[in-house]
Amino acid sequence: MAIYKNSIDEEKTNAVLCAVDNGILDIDDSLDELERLADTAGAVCVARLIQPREKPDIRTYIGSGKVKELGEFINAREDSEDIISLVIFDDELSPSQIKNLEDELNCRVIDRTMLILDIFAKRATTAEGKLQVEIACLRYTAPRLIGKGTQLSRLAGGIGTRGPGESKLETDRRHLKRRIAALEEKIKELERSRDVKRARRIKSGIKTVAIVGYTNAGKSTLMNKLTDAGILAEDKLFATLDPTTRNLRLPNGSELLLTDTVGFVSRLPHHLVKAFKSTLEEVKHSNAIIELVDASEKEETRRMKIDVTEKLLIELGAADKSVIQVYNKCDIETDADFIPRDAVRISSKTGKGIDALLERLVGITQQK
Ligand SMILES: Nc1nc2c(ncn2[C@@H]2O[C@H](COP(=O)(O)OP(=O)(O)OP(=O)(O)O)[C@@H](O)[C@H]2O)c(=O)[nH]1
Ligand SMILES: [Mg+2]
Repeated sequence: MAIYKNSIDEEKTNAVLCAVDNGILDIDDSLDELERLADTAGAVCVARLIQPREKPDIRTYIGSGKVKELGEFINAREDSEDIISLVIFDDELSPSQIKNLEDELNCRVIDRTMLILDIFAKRATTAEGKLQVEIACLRYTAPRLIGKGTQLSRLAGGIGTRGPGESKLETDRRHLKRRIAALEEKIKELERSRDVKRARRIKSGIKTVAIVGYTNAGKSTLMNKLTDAGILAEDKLFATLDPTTRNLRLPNGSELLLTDTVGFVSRLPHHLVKAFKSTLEEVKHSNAIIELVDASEKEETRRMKIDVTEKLLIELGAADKSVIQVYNKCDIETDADFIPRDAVRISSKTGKGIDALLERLVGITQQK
């Protein structure tokens, strides 16, 4: 077990990160990202546990020996100030794996998907965003909490919610189904009003461009730079959940509509992609896409993030759009040799390269 941090942050939950290394993923990179996600959710990572295994253990994911080791590590800190109250797994766990691990570790256990859903639950601000996250939580997190004494109605309340007892199991299940159906109905209504708005926009002939890319690439910063949209941009994952659309006047006097969207992440939970399909429809219906890449990262990381973004675009049915690839953060770019020739290089922070981007956008407005 690698203990690499000892800081005590009273407002935060101390957590251990766990992963199985089957040699396919770069496990350190993956855990770095998990740590950033945990930080965004309000947890401090105290240690990492990596178990080399070809396949995860069906019962406990990491195997009984490792569970014992982890349990001892957690117990040893029980009376100290930096008590560990959360274990986060870098994968999706089954409800029974979570139950077995919690029983043996005597500590709350969540998986990567629950962590991402938790961040989304805390960050959603619009009615639609909240509905979408709640549906995804009900579908994914709820079955993992049922029977663990957790109150479902408080599901969206963060990484540390506790509630009434086990006897509610069946009523909870029925309640779940009804709740999901009701939420889906509400989402449909919102979709209809979105469709009406979109139809109006198409009729007006004004072109739309969506900014997409991996979380933290700088999409909102670029949007703000171009349109003074005043969107929250910060060095956290998933700063933006709800799409914002603004009018952008180009140097030649023409106009287009620019949409800032939720960021992508590797292994984005399927339930979230499904839940967010309707807001991501904006991407599908746009005339062009600005695919934003963080140029300050090493080529290998950039490549991985571009792959994730492009795969999600295919999943969203937006693979056939014209794409302007834009490398952002060029004020601190690394591995410049690998940046494709036809990509636009900008810094949303300093404004460098923005004129060239505007020229490319003028080209979009002139397309048939
Ligand atoms: N140095 C530098 N930092 C930048 C630049 N653009 C954005 N950032 C920083 O990158 C971080 C993420 O920016 P956001 O605009 O929130 O990124 P985003 O893509 O909207 O992220 P999500 O909404 O989480 O998907 C912030 O700390 C920004 O200040 C840039 O051109 N240069
Ligand atoms: Mg953003």
